[in-house]
Amino acid sequence: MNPDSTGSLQEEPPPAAEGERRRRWWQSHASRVGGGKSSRFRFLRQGRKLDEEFYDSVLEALLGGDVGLEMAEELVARLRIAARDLRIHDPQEAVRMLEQLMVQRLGERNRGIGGAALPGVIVVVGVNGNGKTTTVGKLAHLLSAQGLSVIVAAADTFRAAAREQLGVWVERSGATMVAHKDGADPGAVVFDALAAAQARHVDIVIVDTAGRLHTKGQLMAELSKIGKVIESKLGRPADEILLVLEAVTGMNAIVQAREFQKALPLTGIVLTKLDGTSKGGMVFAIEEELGIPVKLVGLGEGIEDMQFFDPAGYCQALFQDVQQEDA
Ligand SMILES: Nc1nc2c(ncn2[C@@H]2O[C@H](COP(=O)(O)OP(=O)(O)O)[C@@H](O)[C@H]2O)c(=O)[nH]1
Ligand SMILES: [Mg+2]
Repeated sequence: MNPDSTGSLQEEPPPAAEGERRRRWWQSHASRVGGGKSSRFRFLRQGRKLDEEFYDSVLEALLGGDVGLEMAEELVARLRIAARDLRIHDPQEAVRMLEQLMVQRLGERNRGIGGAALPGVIVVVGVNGNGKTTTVGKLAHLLSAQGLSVIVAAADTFRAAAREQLGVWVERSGATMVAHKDGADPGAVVFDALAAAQARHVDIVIVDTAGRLHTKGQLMAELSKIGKVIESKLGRPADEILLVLEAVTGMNAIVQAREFQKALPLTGIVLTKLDGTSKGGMVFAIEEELGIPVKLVGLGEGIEDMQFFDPAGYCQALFQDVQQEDA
């Protein structure tokens, strides 16, 4: 792959029917609402009564998963009411109810990734090391697997290694990369990527960005500029601006989200490294505080290790971990 040229793009305009199918896929995912998958989990502790000790252990478990005090207390309060109203006396049943309450709470948000028109544009932002480049690679792979054609814009021009790292991922996914030299203007990279996508009828443009926070002002200005380039080139904003957060970050995630929100209107969160932690309850905290849905989760370093966020599966995993710690 020659990262400095867009001339290697071999893509021909898709036949009309195939183009229509791709457009439909992208559009249908714009309104994808998560949840619905049923799940079962076992019990916090076996053979216990629904006493104060039980509710304390539930609260503790929620806090241990970084759900946040306010949300943890709210969930426990809801559980008490549900247990009273439905005459639940069995802890096992109560835990199942808690899971339902949590899934319900998370299931209300639209977690779709998509847009109204092609080329769709996804901008990936976040602090260095959180997993942006990895996420871009995984996303390119996921979308390519759906039959969509993908251009990745290497707009982290600050770190020399970033482009090479991205190139490896992109090549594996079958997508194409548009890149400039080190230190180039990220806005110009995005402009070229969009121009290439338009010229070649490529479906999706994914933008990898820099994440150095020690020059925060400059970084944020750069991101704002990327937003403006997209608007002026396409006449509409990016479809998705995804903030990548590490699951282990805990409550500092909210601070990070607020910073990036100032530069670009975030449409979703990608929670990475969920494979390495039993935390991640901050999904609740982030969504409550900022109203931004978690849309994707990273579950490892491999190209396939990313999934659309599924509230039911997520709650199940959260409780399985709680259980293991309890055992
Ligand atoms: N275990 C695990 N590691 C991840 C995940 N996502 C990214 N990483 C690792 O995190 C490190 C930083 O990722 P990178 O994509 O370069 O972050 P960036 O600086 O935000 O672009 C790399 O070593 C990745 O392999 C994930 O979901 N799980
Ligand atoms: Mg990177």
